[in-house]
Amino acid sequence: MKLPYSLILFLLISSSLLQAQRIEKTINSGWEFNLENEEKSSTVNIPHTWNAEDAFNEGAYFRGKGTYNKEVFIPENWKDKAIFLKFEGANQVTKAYVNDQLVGEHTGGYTAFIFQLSEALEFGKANQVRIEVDNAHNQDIPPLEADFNFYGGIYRDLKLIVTGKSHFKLEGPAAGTQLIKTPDVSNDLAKVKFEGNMVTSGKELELQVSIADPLGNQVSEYNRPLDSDNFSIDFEIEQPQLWSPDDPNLYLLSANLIDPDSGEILDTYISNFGCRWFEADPEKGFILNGKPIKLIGANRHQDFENMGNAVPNSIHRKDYQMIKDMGANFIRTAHYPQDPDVYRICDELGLLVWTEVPVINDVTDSEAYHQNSVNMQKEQILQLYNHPSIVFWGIMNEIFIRLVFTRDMSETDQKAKIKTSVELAEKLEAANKDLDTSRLSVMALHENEIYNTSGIANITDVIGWNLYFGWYTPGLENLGKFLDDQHKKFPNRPLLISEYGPGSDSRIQTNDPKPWDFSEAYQLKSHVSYLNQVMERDYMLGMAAWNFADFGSSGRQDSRPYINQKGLVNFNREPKDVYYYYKARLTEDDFVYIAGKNFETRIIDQDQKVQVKVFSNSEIVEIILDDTKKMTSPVKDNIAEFQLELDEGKHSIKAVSGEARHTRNLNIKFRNNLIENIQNQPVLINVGAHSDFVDEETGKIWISDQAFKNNEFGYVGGEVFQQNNSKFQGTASNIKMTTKEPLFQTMREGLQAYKFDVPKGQYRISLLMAEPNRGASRENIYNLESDSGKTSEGTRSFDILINGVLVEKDLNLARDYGILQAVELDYEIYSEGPVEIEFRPQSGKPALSGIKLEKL
Ligand code: GCB
Repeated sequence: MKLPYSLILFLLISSSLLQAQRIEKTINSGWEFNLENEEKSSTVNIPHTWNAEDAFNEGAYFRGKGTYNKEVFIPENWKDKAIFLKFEGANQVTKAYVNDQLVGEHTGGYTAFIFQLSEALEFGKANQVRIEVDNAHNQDIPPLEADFNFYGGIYRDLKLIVTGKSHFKLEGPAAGTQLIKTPDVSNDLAKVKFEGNMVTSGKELELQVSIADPLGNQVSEYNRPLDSDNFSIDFEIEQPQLWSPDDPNLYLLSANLIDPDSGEILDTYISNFGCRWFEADPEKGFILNGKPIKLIGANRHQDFENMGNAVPNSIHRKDYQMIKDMGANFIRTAHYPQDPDVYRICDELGLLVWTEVPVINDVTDSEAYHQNSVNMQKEQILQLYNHPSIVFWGIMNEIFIRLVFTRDMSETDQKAKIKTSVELAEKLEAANKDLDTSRLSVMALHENEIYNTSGIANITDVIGWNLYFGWYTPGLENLGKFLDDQHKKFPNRPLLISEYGPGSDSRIQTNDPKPWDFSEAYQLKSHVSYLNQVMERDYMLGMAAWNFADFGSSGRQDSRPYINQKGLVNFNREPKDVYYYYKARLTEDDFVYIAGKNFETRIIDQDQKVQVKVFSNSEIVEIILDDTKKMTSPVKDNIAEFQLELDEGKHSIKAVSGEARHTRNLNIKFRNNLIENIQNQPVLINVGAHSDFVDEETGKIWISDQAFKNNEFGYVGGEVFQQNNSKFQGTASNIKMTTKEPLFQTMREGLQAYKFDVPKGQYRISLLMAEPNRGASRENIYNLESDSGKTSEGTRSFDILINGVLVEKDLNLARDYGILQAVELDYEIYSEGPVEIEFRPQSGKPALSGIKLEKL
């Protein structure tokens, strides 16, 4: 019996029995987990990674096999269903078994995949599910190497999907996505094409599709017998409500596969889509729905403090909400496709997206590597196709960086490397255009002409440059020159900045920022300069800061080891100053923020003014000092700067701009009074540094160093230590046995003495030292420096005398403690007057990282 469509519709609405039959549920909880070579198993929940801890310890993190086991009960009445296991992502090779029968295998850590289980299942019983995941290095699988961790495990949701025997196709590279194309969109009309695939048993079936507008009103419907397993249906939407960052309007398509005899819904497919059009113009920049829009935003990695990459969807949402709140309209999901929820969230929030495959740094010249890369791109495009937020498909990141930084590579090998990389880029570009002509293709390059000379930069529609002027290469102001030069040489090439930004550490504060000091102030200075230089250039499509958040990178030895600190927010998403700067620069509602959350205690010279920066989106900012004194300052580049004359003690500053208010308390201390107050508080000095170091555990501040002054304190002789060939202020190495790495990384070398003009009394003197031999385990190309720091192992040796008394004879830090090891030596003395700590070289130069003087 065939039911008329109207009756089917009526039945759909009126009968719950006939409601959608697809079940999609997570099976995340309670897996028994075993790591290869480990006896003991543990119970874990998915999302899960086995590298959340060891990626942040010394040495390599574990890369190998982990096995997940669980009994899954399958009810008897699912016998006439099709049953699937859906992985949203597992890193990086996955094999799944049901009752010891292999049900599927997948390569690649960042895209979804679905295995059909029905054949292997027993109904009305518990079924044994075993999943093996392997993140071992594999020359044939991207990424080969990169500046982030390849955490292993089932780190995204794992789902069970149950459909009728006939269903929308779930297996294959699209992992269930049926394509909704919008080939032609204008203000008047959007042409929509719904293209999908079915798996059917030969029986005649009906397909019912409806489209609802952003308010939920049905605007289009379709009801037809299904004449083939592959269908393509055209719709038209008049006066479409366009999707844009300001108005992220989403349409909803729902499709039901119906058994016309029973009226039963066998399967349902539901997806959002949006109507918009865009282009990248090499002169005018990015144009969305006919209007120019400067793309401004950030890159984002998917990991989080203490979790590795196994983060719940709620954290993904929080991240993108923070990015949106900062006023961004653009995001690059570097360096790989992220959780499917991420793109849903970007659709909803209105963020334009560049998403890419993890083909990074290097290419293996093998058929398998090329094929795996192309498969990843196919999966990415087919799975994420319906998201209106996505405008760029990225194919590669800095693909020649390994080549450029490998010394002694023969010319023949270089040529072969270039050839295989260009060939792969061409294959990836072919996949882009084969699967999706509506998006722009893009690749990200590092600052080197090899991308132009090799021709690889001509392959994609758009070019993104990762530019670190003022960091890896000198001079913030060189950015504009570089861009203008590229634009002139390649006038038809639309340009973006795909990465920029220095590292920063909330513990390091100064008003005198310098490259590689990891201060928040230098980070701010650099971002302001980049924003200005890009905003001035209409031809620039836009820019994405590196990175939204600090992220794990086990090879890094910055001021916090194993973490890339270029985030606008910390690894735990605590904002740094610069995050609020973007908010002032990019948002329109009244906003004001007094910088320096971690710089509230200022220890300054008495005649020095206190510099306060206020971020705002108005033209003028008023502050009220200590509830009484009003002052105003004009706003330039969204910053109002105040130089305040403040007495010692506590002060409050309230900033006002329009409706917005922000208050910050300052605590002012004078350096020249520190000795006078030594009875009440010790003096702590960050020797060899121009910045203050805030100890997070105690709140104590190790102040910037100074030459000795009468009635005060300071060093005598020596110079600031600078690692050979390093740009880092101090040594770019992890210092062991401390969490206060920056204190030990900067130091003064060759000093003769450190003096304190104190009155007589009992004192405790703490000397902080570390042998700074670089000794990095491997060359880190992201520090772009040569590894020639093997200078002084075992050769530096000196005596220490306190008030003339020899307290250390032949102190050799390398020999006695090992290199890069935090050493603290405390001495209690009675002094008749000023304290002088004398350093006498035996061989090499004495070195001191920090000093603390406490009156007992
Ligand atoms: C880059 C890379 C990115 C790194 C970044 C850095 O150019 O594309 O993966 O993390 O530089 O911080 O060095």
